[in-house]
Amino acid sequence: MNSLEQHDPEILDLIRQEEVRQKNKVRLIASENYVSAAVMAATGSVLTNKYSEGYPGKRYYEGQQFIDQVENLAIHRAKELFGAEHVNVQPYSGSPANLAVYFAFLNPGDTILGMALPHGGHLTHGAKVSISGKFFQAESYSLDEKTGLLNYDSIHEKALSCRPRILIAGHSAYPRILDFARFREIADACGSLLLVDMAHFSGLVAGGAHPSPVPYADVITTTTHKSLRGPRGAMIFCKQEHAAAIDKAVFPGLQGGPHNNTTAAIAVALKEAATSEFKQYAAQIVKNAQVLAAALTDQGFNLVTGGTENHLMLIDLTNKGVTGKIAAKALDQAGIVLNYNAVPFDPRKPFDPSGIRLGTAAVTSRGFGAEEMVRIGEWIGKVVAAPDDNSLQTRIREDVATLCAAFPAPGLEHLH
Ligand code: DSN
Repeated sequence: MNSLEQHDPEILDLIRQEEVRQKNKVRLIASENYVSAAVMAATGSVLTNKYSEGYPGKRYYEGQQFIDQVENLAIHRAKELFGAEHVNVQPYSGSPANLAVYFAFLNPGDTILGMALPHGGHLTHGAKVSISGKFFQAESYSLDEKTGLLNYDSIHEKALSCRPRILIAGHSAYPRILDFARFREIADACGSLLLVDMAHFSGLVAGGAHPSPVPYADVITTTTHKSLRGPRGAMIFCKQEHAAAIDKAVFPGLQGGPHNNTTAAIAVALKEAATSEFKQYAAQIVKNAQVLAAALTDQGFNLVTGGTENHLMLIDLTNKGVTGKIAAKALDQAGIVLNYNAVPFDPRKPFDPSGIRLGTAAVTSRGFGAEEMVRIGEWIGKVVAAPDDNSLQTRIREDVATLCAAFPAPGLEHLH
């Protein structure tokens, strides 16, 4: 950071302020985390200077003596950790990874079937506003209105009627474990390829806290920066028979040169994720989510599906008489950061929906356990009960900062 001090104090100042924000706040955004100082160091390395279009051993630029080794290490570690036949570590992020899969197997107008966006699916699973919904015939399945759970019989029925070329399993806001065997059965019955987007829970899979989709899926995409705790990037896993199609779709189909600094940081994160500490971490994420879910339920919060089996919770605030946006903004003022979120069958608009989404990956990285989850649950209850009470928010923000000071966050130890 010394060079930034000399060359661009304005940007340095903003980075410093963001560091303090991340240090002092309880970060519950379900897709965020704290990377280690080692992952950060690889991300900020000279590897960002190098072009390397192509793949190890087959590049369009010279000077790949070390870059090839970096990418091969990332590939080797990813295959070992997830037990996959093939992996591509070059996608810039989750959306390009999903697009690459579509580019590998679909023609414009072909049918895909994924979870509806307002029910917890992702934009790239066929939402009408996304390229995935504009270029393809995008069909969606919904959650059961009574239980908030996936209804596999109705997905099966829908798949039989629309015969998707690709059936997508995966989500951004579904608090339950997915039944990959059942998805496989449905895909087979309809002659579909099964794509699992495990972006949210890949860290849980790596740490053994969520079943692995590898035995069931034809293709799996994941970002690397959520529960997996790596840099912002993505990977695509597939069976060997699809390897050439996937690699061709990523480069030259969709992307140019891979971001080698990110590839190196992915390799570092994968090494970390293969440790016994990471196994404990993954298990603790789920335990913390369950304790927080119970603390919130005890205060009368209405959790979609009644609880959680993974790292996230979705709360319908209708019974509290507060919208998701008002609650999220009040909580942010109180030092608790999360996002407002649509709930299944939400009568409200996505920009001011009925719910909030919470996740425990980041707070678990800083060492929070059950006791801290209970305190966070109580704070959330108080703030949501009085979203206009600014002095309450100030008091809780101070308590939050005191709690955070006792739990140094990875990568931010220098501030403690
Ligand atoms: N935007 C991410 C999330 O918050 O879930 C998904 O890509």
